[in-house]
Amino acid sequence: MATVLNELESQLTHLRQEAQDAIANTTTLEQLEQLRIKYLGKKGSLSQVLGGMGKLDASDRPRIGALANEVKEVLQTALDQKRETLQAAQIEAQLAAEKIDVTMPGVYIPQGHTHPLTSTIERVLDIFVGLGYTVAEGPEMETDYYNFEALNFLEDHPARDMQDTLYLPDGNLLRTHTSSVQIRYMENNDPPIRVAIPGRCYRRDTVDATHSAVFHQVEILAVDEGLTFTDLRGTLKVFLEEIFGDIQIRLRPSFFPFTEPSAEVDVMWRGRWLEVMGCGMVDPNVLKAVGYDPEIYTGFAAGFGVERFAMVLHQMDDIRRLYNSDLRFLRQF
Ligand code: 2U9
Repeated sequence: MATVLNELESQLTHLRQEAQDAIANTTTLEQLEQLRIKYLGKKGSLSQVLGGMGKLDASDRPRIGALANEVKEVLQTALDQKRETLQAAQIEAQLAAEKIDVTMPGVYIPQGHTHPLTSTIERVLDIFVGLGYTVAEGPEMETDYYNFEALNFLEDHPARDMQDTLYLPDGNLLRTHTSSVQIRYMENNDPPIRVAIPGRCYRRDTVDATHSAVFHQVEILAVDEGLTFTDLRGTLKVFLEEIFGDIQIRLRPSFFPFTEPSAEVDVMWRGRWLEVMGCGMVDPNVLKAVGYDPEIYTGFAAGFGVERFAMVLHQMDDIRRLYNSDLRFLRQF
């Protein structure tokens, strides 16, 4: 029986040595778990060796039992220690992989910005809103009535010519100014009114450096009891000083079908007089057309081209630059 005892003892010591070596050489937690199953699992090597205990003398069993327990404890301890080491290494590796270097240069995200025409319109409207004006908009396709007739254009006014206005096949037209919106606004609102109207307009123009078939206007209109030409001039002076700084302005007599009297407005800009807008007192015929009594109410109005404003403010030489979406140009603003 001594041979069985020796055999089992040698198997156990051999098993311990083999398992310790294998555990020491393990590099992953998965491999380690495989080793635990292989050596200490229910059907593992240790269980198999102990299966041979039946052939032992009863007197030898405690000795083998004690040795088996010792082997089991030694291996369990080795497994536990190795697991801790591998887990610590895994956390180290994860921390290293997830480390963020805050000194690295950032990723460039291209950012767009407002088009110079839009920012000019926004600046202008801000000023008039600050003066108590309401912003209104209206359709770009109009009828002859709103674009011309209600605005006191005579039947044979040259602006109505096919050469100047873009007519649509159905007899409507593309508005040549935003003044049509003021007519609509007055039809729907009783005086007193103060309204600022931005919008796209169309003219059948030959396109060159200073003319575009599509352009933008902002117009203002105020109607109240007792409004005078002085109120008009004061309003424009405040507005133009907001835009151009502390400047001189000058009004020259002019003519528009919808205002009487009418004037062109110049500002002293970089040493010379520069025409920037038109204005006037609303013609009584226009007030009548919308059902306002011209014996009670007077009004003033003014209008200007946004492109021209933007060109003066940003020293541009060609209106077409505002429309051909050349980013090298647009990125300057
Ligand atoms: C109503 C009554 C009056 C708006 C006005 C102008 C003078 C004017 C031009 C400037 C350059 C158009 O873009 S431009 O070509 N506009 O000079 N506009 S008074 O007068 C109105 C508008 C609506 C009901």
